[in-house]
Amino acid sequence: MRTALVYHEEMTAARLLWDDPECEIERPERLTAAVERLQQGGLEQRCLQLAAREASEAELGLVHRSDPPGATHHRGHRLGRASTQPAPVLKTELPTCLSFTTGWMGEGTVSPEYVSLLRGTQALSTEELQALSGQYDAVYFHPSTFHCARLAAGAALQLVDAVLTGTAHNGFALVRPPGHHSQRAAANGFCVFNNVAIAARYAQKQHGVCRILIVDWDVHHGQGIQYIFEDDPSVLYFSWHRYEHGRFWPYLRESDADAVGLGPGRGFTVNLPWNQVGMGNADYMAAFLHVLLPVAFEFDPELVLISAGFDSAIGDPEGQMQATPECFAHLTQLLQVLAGGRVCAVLEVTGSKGGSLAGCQGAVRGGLLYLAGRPAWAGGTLPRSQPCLVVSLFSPCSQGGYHLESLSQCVCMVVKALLGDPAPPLLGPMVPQHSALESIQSVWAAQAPHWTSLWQQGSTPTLSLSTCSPERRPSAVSPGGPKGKAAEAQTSAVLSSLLDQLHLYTTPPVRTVIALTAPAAALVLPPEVLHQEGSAPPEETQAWARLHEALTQDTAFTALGKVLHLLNGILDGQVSSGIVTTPVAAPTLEVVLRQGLSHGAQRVFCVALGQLDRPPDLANDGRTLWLNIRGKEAAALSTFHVSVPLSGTTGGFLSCILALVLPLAYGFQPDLVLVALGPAHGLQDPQAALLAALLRGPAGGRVLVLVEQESTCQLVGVLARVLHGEPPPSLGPFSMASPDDLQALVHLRGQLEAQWEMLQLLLECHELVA
Ligand code: X5A
Ligand code: ZN
Repeated sequence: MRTALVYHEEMTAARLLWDDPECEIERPERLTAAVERLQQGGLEQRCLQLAAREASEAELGLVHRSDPPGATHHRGHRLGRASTQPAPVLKTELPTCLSFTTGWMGEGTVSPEYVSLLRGTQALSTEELQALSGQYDAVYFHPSTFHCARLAAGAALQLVDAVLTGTAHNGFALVRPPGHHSQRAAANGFCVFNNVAIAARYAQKQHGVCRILIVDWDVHHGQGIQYIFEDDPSVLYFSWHRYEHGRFWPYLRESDADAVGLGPGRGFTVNLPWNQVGMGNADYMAAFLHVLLPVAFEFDPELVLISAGFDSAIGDPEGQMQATPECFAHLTQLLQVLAGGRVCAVLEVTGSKGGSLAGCQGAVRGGLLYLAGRPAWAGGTLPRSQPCLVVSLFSPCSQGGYHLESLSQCVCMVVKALLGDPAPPLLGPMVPQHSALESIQSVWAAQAPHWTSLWQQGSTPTLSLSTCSPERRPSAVSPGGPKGKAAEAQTSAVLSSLLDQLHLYTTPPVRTVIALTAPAAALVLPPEVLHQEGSAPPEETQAWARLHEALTQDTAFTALGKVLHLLNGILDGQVSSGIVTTPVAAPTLEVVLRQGLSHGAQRVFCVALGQLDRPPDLANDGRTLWLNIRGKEAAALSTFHVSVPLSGTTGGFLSCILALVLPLAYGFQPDLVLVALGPAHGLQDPQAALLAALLRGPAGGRVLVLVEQESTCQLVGVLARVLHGEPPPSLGPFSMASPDDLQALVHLRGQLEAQWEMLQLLLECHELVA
């Protein structure tokens, strides 16, 4: 994978020159800390490093051009306090990708007043800068702001150029100032030019891309992006944000779930408001699986832009959320299956690392919650040499306690995911909060009329809700509240003793291995995929072969030796993933499963495709979750034995993967995923590839795929490439799921959601509220 990293040191020049508590968190150190972290982790060197260029004024004019008559300078329907601005004119005529022709270089240029105003700031005195800053909400200007902001926008454009010309597959623009609050003619929330919005327009205009997905995972609503594209169906804008029923900045009515876009753009704005703080990994994953991804697959973007703010991560005092850094690697991986992997992340903010003791305390509390929820094996019970645990999140803090470095860790996690490294497993309880489910439900209610994949799955919503009734059940987490010095010291002590038990999750040196029983000349693989020659010792192989007559046969025996060797490599942390071909998938799968369970894996998620039955004498002890995908069969035989039908439609297949397979997998938190493509598996290559790509997530990238020999070389090749981190091929045009497929899904979910909380969707919310 070629990942571009776009940066320029001069973007650190702008800083606050006067006292302003609201703005002081936007500091240059946040950017430099992230860059240093990337250097220390050896990540910067693995990327294609590009020096940011300035965006031209014409490029800025793609978004920041003169308003049409009647439009206002500022926008917004403020909630919870008196509006400080004149009532906004809501609808302005915005172009679609087909009709957009004005404001571009050379084409009858409109006077870019906002850009001129910004150009003028370079010569202003501090007093004048402060006065001008005061005209906007949460903004400060510095003599270097114009230069920095042009570099920030330019960096986003360079990244888009690199990805859309094929110089890079994906990338990250590390920029300052941020962009997503910036509006056509207004700075807002530290943002001067709307870097991501400009990049989207530029991609359309300069590269002929039409459909663009913007994913804004910053903790604030990127209202600027929403306004710019609100009536444009060519840009799908998704944002989740701390909202608290309108009591959080920027206090806008239009940040709620029922703001879905205007005119032809209806349904192309997707807002997911969080009404409580403390949202964590399970909530974020649920939001992606149940809202963003179904819509995104249906939209079928040609390019994905991420407004990558990390104030939505644990440790940020503004956001007060609980998602850990690895979560952002998972979010990135999930987006990489879209748009042929053309993903451009543009930094919004790295989050405000608590510089004060107060920030430290919040971080410690968050850290404790984070550690308390870890699965049993995380403390080092995995008997093999490489316990699978995550990240050195904490570092000694000057006051003797700990504070999080999670915010620059997040940037590293995203870059690693872009590079194709497996994401560390998600720890902590994978149980979405009730309030999160309510928010998700309100988005479903608002968006179901616009997206087949949403209305098909839900009992059709009858009420159009803004966010559901508040505070029905207390949040799982109660953040905030002052803590005494003694308590703080105690917390730190507990934390450090927990830390002593922790190990680093290390990325295995070998990412993907392939072991074939017969040479396959037609197989084209990336050079980094290793062909495994080795086998397990014959005694070990023989011992297992006794289990089934079929395994003693020539090729089957060779394959068994190879698969055992590969499994050992995975359990030892030497290899992340691999593929083995065998003439007899069923008995081989059984051996791999048993060997895995007896040699270090605590939980194994087994996905059997085609005619592969669960071994009848396998212990039903909750250590194996067996999932069959085949034919028309829908049955939950137990909590840990589920059979789902294989759908012939893309819509049905996607619903099955997003609404069932992945929630089960992430909820189970396996440390190994086994995938077996058995006789008559019936999967098309792109379906198998998508499944394999997404199953890299739940077990920290530990995936072993068994392919029955009759399968084509092409299938093996495509599986090897996705396990190695390449994007899966497209499933083809979206087709609606059949009523049978949906019924099966609803039925299974009904049976399983009590035990598997990641499946929950709260579809009864309507009745409760009504
Ligand atoms: C980019 C960003 C936040 C502004 C907060 C103002 N801006 N209270 O995170
Ligand atoms: Zn933010």
